[in-house]
Amino acid sequence: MAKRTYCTYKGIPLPTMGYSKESLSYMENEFQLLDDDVVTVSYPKSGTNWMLEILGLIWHDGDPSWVQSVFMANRSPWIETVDGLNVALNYPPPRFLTTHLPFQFFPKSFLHSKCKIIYVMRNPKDVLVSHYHFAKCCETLEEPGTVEEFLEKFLNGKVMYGSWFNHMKGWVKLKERPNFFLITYEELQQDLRGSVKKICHFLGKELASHQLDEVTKYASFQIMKDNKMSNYSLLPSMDHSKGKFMRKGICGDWKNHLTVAQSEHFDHVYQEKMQGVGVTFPWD
Ligand code: PPS
Repeated sequence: MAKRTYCTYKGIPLPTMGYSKESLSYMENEFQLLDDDVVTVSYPKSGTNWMLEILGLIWHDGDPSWVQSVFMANRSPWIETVDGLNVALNYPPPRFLTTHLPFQFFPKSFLHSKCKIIYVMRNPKDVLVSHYHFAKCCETLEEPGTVEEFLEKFLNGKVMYGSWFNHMKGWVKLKERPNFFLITYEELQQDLRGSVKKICHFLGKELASHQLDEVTKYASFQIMKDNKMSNYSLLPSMDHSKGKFMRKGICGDWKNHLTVAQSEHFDHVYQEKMQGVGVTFPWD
């Protein structure tokens, strides 16, 4: 099978490479979440790896040695991938885990677990743009086509991990739970140090002022961009001449990509699909 195609798992498009139905089914039905697990959950391109870098730094009191010596996917494995599940199964607790999966495929053991969930969200127009560029250089993702074509696929959930709207609706339902913490890429951008403090509070981990400064410093775009363990420059499935994982790292880049008509079309669909969600986001 060609690499740049998707398979579907219960209706959700997923890359063909790196995933298997058996592994997904095991993860969903048998994988045991532990009370001291910290799980970062996000729709792709929402700032997942930024959060993982922040968590790794918080856990080591601002000391960058761990995040600069251990590859991201081994620090915080994606449990829906075959390799990630293996890493997770051999990970000594406390574990940092990651997933892009919609809530309905999250391990069923969650219902009996006190594991902490950090749900990272981002303006879906910026998610779209980031995904569009990533799909151009990541050789396990479907070719995105033109921006116009990709916009339609995105709004119809015909991209990896399915619809942004369904993902968000499934997860934000948990927002009143004490073990669920929702944070946006935009909040991280606006006040990284303040956001780190909030994350520490959620984790029940106190950092001294100089340690908060270190986390903020090492989680900055510039420093993370140079960290080979986090910037995916070593990833063989990416054509690095076509683009970088650490691309721009800004809010509002959609304005440089969508025409006024495309943005208005997006807004129209957004308003329709967001009816009854009852949460206001920084981009609303
Ligand atoms: S993935 O492939 O789904 O796991 O990607 P994800 O990590 O969710 O999102 C990638 C985007 O996050 C940006 N990024 C950052 N922005 C600001 N500061 C830091 N430290 C940072 N780290 C990653 C990354 O550049 C991608 O966004 P774009 O808009 O493409 O630059």
